[in-house]
Amino acid sequence: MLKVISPLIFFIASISLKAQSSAVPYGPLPTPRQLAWEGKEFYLFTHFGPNTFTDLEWGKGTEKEAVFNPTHLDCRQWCRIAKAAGAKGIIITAKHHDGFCLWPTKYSTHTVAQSVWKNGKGDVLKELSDACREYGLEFGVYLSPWDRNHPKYGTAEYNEVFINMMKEVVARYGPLFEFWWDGANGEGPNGKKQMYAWHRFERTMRTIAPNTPIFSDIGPDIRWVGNENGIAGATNWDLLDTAGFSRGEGAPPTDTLNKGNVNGRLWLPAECDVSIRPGWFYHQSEDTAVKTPQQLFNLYLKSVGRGANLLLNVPPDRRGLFTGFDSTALMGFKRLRDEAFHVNLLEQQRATITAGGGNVRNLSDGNDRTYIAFTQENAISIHFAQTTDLNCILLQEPIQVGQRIKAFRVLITKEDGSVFEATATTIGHKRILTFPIQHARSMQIMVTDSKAKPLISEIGIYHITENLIEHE
Ligand code: FUL
Ligand code: CA
Repeated sequence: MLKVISPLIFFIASISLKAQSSAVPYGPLPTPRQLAWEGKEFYLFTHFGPNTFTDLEWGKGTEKEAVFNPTHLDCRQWCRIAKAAGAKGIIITAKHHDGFCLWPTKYSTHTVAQSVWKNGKGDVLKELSDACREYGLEFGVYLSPWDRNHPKYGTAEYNEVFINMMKEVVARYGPLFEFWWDGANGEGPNGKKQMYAWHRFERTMRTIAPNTPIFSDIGPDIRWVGNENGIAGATNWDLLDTAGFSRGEGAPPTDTLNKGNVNGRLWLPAECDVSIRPGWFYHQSEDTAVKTPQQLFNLYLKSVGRGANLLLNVPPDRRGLFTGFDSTALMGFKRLRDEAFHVNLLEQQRATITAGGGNVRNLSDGNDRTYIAFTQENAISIHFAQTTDLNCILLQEPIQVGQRIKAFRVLITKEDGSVFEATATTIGHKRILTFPIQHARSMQIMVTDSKAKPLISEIGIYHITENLIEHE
């Protein structure tokens, strides 16, 4: 939504801002567990298991354990690449729908221990969790409730199996920065569907891992974004109403998951899961279909830039390594982010921020907890020392005191005195807005609708490569 408007608009935009160190919290708030998670922004997902070797996406659960046999597994290589890509952690499919466990669990006989890999002595979760610690990455686990192999699936006893597996994984490989419950669900080996003991699963996790946020369609801590394309709603509330909904088929409509609920009663931020390839598991035929750095950057704008986190899947191949195709794309993606956001023009161009005596340093101190409160004019004004080319603005709200802003606009006064306007809705943890390049003398950020006194914690202004700006 871009349009050029008259310079007259500036008459209504006299500026005054007040620094405020402690606004009164408004509405549902994130728990410390959720707040720590929101700052992670970008981390990897990795799908690995029998499907890697059978070329399937959904294994049947009848695969022989012997099919799992990576020739050169090296989780340190995954971590080296993840770290260099700027990812904060890795979440691995400890057990996918086929039921095969990548760790030697006591609660199944369909695991690495029954495979020929390392003579049944291998443990992928151990290798990856150790490597993550070595490289300063966080470690997370995906554990599919749906299990097409386990003989107890479809009976009440399976709930005990699932609980015991969670306990084992947390005790052996924790702490975990995220725990993932997939919503996909179908028949078990006996054709039955499982009645999951979700409340017990939740209570178990809260007891054994109180700091680990849990993902599922409807949380309790992190919600699914409603698609597997990596795209959050252009309007994205960290709030959701879950009453009457369940996981899987009973989940809220995908459109609701995508945008959240403006007046939702629970704090439930979105995570965008997407694969770097068409499939979640490795298929050689998809080596040439790895997303380009530009495509990944675009997804970054549509996920992190819309206040969600980006969970990007990179599947190891049959050797047990990330391929050169994937790592090249990841390095290109990192370079594009570095180039785009390296220079904050607010500082480099010696911009003056008019803030009516407020502490404007809060707006660019790199700390998304420190902020400034608008006064009733609801505008921040920025004057550049010299005309500045820009096409991107990054805004953050201090969400520890609630998500408030419903709509805002950015007015840019150009060298010739005309004004360019860009409008958007929510901000939340982070909003990145791009637009065609403007030769700016000054700019204003005006909040046009807010649930409570609007607050801003960080502003970044950038000139990014022209072909990276978002096209609607
Ligand atoms: C889905 C699963 O069915 C896919 O195989 C994949 O794991 C994806 C992340 O979630 O629900
Ligand atoms: Ca700040």
